[in-house]
Amino acid sequence: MTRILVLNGPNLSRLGTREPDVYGLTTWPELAEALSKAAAKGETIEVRQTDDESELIGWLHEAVDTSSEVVLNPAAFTHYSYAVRDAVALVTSAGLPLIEVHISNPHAREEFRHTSVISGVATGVIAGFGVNSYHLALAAVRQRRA
Ligand code: CA2
Repeated sequence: MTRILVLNGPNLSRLGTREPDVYGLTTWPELAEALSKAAAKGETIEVRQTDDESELIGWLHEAVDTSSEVVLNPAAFTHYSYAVRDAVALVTSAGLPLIEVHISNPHAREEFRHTSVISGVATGVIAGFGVNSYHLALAAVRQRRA
């Protein structure tokens, strides 16, 4: 059984409550439910969200310890957290895929969002496709496995 952790950083629990032009109308509970139900045969998908950097790092360590594949939306941590970057590097250097995901296209937004300290250690990046970015990332980890 392949385990996929879909991990989400700060403020994503507020999805669907404001900035629908940027993030769409899907709410966090709707997204979490859709992703939890998206498991293919032989897969389990666990969806989590935290506002706490330390908790997110603990989940990335858990991915290493349980050989889980990871889909990660680091949210604002993307732009400045070297601690999350180092934890992501632990996952990918263990040979596990980690896809960095963004709902919006950060490169089409404010300058500070153009930098990701995560991308350089991620397996790949999918951004700008709304909540479908997560489904595209699931497809990417499946294709890499096949
Ligand atoms: O586009 C993405 O997925 C982001 O990772 C979302 C982060 C942002 O800091 C990144 O630059 C890009 C923001 C998450 C906050 O999400 C909200 C969504 C709707 C309403 C309020 C917050």
